[in-house]
Amino acid sequence: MYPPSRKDFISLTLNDPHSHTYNNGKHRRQSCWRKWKQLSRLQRSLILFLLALLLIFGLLSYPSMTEQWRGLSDREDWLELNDREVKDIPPEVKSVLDQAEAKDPPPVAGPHMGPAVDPAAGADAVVGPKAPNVPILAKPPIKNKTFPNKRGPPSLQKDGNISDTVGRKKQVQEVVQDEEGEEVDKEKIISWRGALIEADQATEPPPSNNEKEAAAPPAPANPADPVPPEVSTGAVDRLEAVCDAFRHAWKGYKEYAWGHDELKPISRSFGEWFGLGLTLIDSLDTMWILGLKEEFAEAKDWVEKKLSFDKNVDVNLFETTIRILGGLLSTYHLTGDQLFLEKAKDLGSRLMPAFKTPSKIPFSDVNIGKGIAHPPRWTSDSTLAEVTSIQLEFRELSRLTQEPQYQEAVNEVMRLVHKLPGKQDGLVPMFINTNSGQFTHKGVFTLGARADSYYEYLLKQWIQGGKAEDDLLEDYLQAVEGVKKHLVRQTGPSRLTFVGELSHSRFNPKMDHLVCFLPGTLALGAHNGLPGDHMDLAVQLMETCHQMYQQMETGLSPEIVHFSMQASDGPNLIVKPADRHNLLRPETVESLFYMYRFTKDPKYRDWGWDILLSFNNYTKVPGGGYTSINNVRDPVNPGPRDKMESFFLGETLKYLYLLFSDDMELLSLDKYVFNTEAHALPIWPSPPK
Ligand code: DMJ
Repeated sequence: MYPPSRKDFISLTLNDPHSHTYNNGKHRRQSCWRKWKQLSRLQRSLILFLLALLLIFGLLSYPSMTEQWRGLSDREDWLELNDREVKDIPPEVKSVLDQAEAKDPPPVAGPHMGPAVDPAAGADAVVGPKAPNVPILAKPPIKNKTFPNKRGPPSLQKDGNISDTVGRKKQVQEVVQDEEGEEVDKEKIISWRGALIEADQATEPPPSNNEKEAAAPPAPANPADPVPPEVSTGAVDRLEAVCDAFRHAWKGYKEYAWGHDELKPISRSFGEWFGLGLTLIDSLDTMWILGLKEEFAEAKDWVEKKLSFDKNVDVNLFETTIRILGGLLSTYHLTGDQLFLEKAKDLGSRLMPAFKTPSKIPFSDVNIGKGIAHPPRWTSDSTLAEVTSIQLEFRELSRLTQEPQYQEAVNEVMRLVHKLPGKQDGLVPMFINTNSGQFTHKGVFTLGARADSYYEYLLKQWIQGGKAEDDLLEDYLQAVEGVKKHLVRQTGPSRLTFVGELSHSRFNPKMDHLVCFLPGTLALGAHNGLPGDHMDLAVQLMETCHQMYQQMETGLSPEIVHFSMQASDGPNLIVKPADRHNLLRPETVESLFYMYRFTKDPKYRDWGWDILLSFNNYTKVPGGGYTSINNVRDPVNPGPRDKMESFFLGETLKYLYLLFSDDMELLSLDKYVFNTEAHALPIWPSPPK
């Protein structure tokens, strides 16, 4: 047996040139391994220890290093992208952007501030530097950390006010930029007077015309624009200023809402309530009184050719009566044109089914096409003011047509209410049931919403009928005493007189702007021989209604005020956040008109003038129309509501015109009585005794 032979030789390996890489690597690995094996155990341990240390260090520092690298890489990408996009802006878009920049108005608050809405893009567009698919500002690298709120950059939300136009442009750009990928939010914002508002107020389809004007920046002041309040003097032709305001309102209505119920001046569209051309009809007699012949002729043409009451539509009995029936009757009296009387007759007969109820207290709603009436879905009650403020119109319709059913129906309502239990010293609850004919919700008394025009129509029916109906006078006199006893109070700080509310014997020092009809009505009563202290109260309440405008930052009254009854140096008026809106209501200017006619005190005209200037400053919309606003306490961002109520043309501007007119025979208060929508109806000759 032989032991295994020992290899006493050195082997040589020759490299194959064609397999160089592979073999060489393998060889290197083999040679490294051999070298490793040749190291002492201590050396090997040291190397292993150092490697382990390196590994641990590497693992610990990995996240921050990767973040830095990622950040660097993102920024490089963004800079690259930004560069590319700026270069890629098509020349025509770039020129629009440049123009917008050049034409931005100066940073001064004024009646025509803020970019207009682009109707071509719908209500949801911000005109100006908008280039939706072309981001033009550098995007912040870590967007979510800087702007956690997806609705927009914090500065935009906090400020609301974007009166600095440079700032505004920048912020609008930020809206576009920061809400990339947030299409819904971006589309909800439109701009007016520097305010950003929700476009969902603008639900109607955008108009297609006048795109150029809409897209243009606000026009420079034109002669029709108001002078600022601080230069309010008698030098300005106030009557002409009212006509200008009317023309401006009408322009918007004509262009964007013609034949529809209401103008939405911000979105340049319209809103429909009954689908009967409400604003157009409510405005007819105002145009006649203001001498706006062309406008009147166009409107008359629409009434003749387009107005039809043969429509399957539910209308509110009260609103349709005071605005449309009243408007047609008044226009008939002013013009003598039979067209308006024929329309009034047609409408009046279609409203009559409302009175077919078990109690003869009319339902609130009637379908004028089907001849079916009904109460609101949630109740069989009607609002007290609504069923007792349709009498002037129906009574006049009977007189003109010699058809007694209209007058009989509304007189029956007054007879029922006259003898109904549940009143407190002449004050009436706010609801009445159409089945039982009884008051409901007893114990709550107000001169504001739901009850206001009941008191107004007691006096005015008495005047209309030649002061012959004693029950009406009795109810009116008793009610004024009830108001004085239960509702009239004075503020603590400076003894301002106001009319509060009563709820189950608890007094609430709250007054709706609607109550500001009362000074005028009290003055009218005093003018017609009622007690002199009615006029004293009228003077005091007129002052309070004036203060409701005067003390607000916009010079416009809120919808509701509360009064402080504590003796202190604090404010008399408190406005709660939910009550800060102004709907372009007429009651204060209505009362100013009566007060001026009966006293000739020029301060009433000056107060009315200030109100007109404030309407022009804070509610006038570039392009046409006036808008109700959300916040009379914020002159920088009044918050347009995108609605022009028909009574702004039917009442507010009409009363302002009559207030400033020196012609006391223009709708003399000894010959006409105004319905609650400012439509003039003749006072009947006194019946023989
Ligand atoms: C008008 O429709 C009438 O004046 C009504 O009597 C009360 N509300 C509005 C105006 O504010």
